[in-house]
Amino acid sequence: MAPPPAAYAPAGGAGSGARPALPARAPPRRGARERRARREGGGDAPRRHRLGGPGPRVPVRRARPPYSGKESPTVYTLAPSVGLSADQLTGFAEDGYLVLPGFLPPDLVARVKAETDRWVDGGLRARSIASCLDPEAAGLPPLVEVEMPAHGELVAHPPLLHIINTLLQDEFVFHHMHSDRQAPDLPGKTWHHDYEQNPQTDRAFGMIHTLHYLDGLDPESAALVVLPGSHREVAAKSALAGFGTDPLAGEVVLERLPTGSTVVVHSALFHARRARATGKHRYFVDASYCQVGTAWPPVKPYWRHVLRRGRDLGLDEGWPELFAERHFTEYVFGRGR
Ligand SMILES: O=C(O)CCC(=O)C(=O)O
Ligand SMILES: [Fe+2]
Repeated sequence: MAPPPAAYAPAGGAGSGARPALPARAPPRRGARERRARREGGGDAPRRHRLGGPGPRVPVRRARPPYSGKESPTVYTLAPSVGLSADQLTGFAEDGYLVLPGFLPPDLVARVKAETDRWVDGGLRARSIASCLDPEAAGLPPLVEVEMPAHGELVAHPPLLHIINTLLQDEFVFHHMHSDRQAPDLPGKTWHHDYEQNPQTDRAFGMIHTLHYLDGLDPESAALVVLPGSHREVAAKSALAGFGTDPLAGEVVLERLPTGSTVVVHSALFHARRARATGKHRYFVDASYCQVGTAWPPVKPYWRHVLRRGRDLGLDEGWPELFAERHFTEYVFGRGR
């Protein structure tokens, strides 16, 4: 009963609307077909690209209550408890992302930006990268993101954690955070997803990335591009890297968002950063969170240190699992890239 492999195809130019065939794992809900058709348009037969190869496909199962036990990863039996509309919930389940324009309080945004400047200009970001690339030589970084007060506040921002709790319908653990002031000439980032699993076998447990665009997004800066529904496929992170950052049929381009906007993505959603010729600085902070119940591969060699600092600073108040080490496997150098 494995669904057919998904086929993705590059869009054949503006408005041509060649569309990828997404896996028919769960029947679209009412209105979804129409919404997707509006987004994609009709069109020529796509050049087909097999995603995920011929390997076995594992139906997505909920591991523990209060899940519905149905096949779809995010069919909830519970009403949303914290202000997400039913449309937002079904949108996230079907499309794998949720846009929260102007979600973050301006004061928090200003403080995170100031910290990001210090992080970048003070060489702290470079030090943290060195500690990932050569852990033995570089040792622990002098500072990690969650130790900066506003970044710590952002990681544990109560409205954000409540939304994650609603979307995952379970307890969750912090996975990692990055902070950057992206330079105007920063290249794009090719199509990829960020779901941590080695090897990629299933989507039984949820992982979420929160992408914070502190200055928002506008056509002068690089765009975030997502491929709705692709989180329901099981594929390698780099399965679509051959397309670079090229337009793909069915993609949604996010290029206009107000200050302090957050895009919440299922980590298995394929996405890309599409650079612009007329780039400008772009403040980008992301943090990810994983549903508990399985062991997640860490991405930084000093992951235990980060979790310990989160606990020391009391960022897990009210969220006892947020920095618990037991939800991780050991770090393996170079794995999962
Ligand atoms: O820069 C962006 O908007 C997205 C970057 C991204 O996808 C990543 O760092 O994994
Ligand atoms: Fe990414």
